[in-house]
Amino acid sequence: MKIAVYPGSFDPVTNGHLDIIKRASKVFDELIVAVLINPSKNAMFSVDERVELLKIVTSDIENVKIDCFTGLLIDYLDKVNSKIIVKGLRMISDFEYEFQMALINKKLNPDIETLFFMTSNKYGYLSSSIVKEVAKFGGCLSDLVPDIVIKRIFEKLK
Ligand code: COD
Repeated sequence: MKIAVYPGSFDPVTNGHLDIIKRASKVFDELIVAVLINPSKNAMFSVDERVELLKIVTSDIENVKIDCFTGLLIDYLDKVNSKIIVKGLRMISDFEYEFQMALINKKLNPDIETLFFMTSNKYGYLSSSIVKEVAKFGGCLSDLVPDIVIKRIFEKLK
């Protein structure tokens, strides 16, 4: 059984993330979307809230599981019996960071492979940070995040 892990902050999940999740779920038997527990990061949503939103927006995809992890990603992969990391790539700046991450993860565990999905054209500009910035100034979020996420963001900003 091919189990892949798609790790990230997902603060909050965007349509760009969801696009990667849908496409990767067709490639692997099981896709675990894993939210990093990172207390030092100034997040809009708690880990529990991010996990809940991910569960809601992926509820129709049978082979997707949502989880969270702390510490090194390679240790989490070991725990869930996976050797594949899924990442999304938007632009050159993503590449530099993701290249470094893929190499350090490979150094820490040579059995691990990082597989990259190119962003879909329409989501090339999209990130959780951009979504939060647009929301802060009252901009329109449709097409950027699922409706339930729009609702939760504006509840937070009230
Ligand atoms: N289109 C395509 N891909 C996208 C889009 C989009 N519009 N938006 C985001 N993505 C991709 C990102 O490139 C990334 O691959 C993934 O989706 C998640 O994105 P984010 O922004 O939610 O999450 P990140 O990049 O902050 O997540 C970083 C990790 C949690 C993966 C990383 O910090 C990590 O692995 N930490 C654990 C500690 C560790 O093991 N570090 C490495 C060794 S030191």
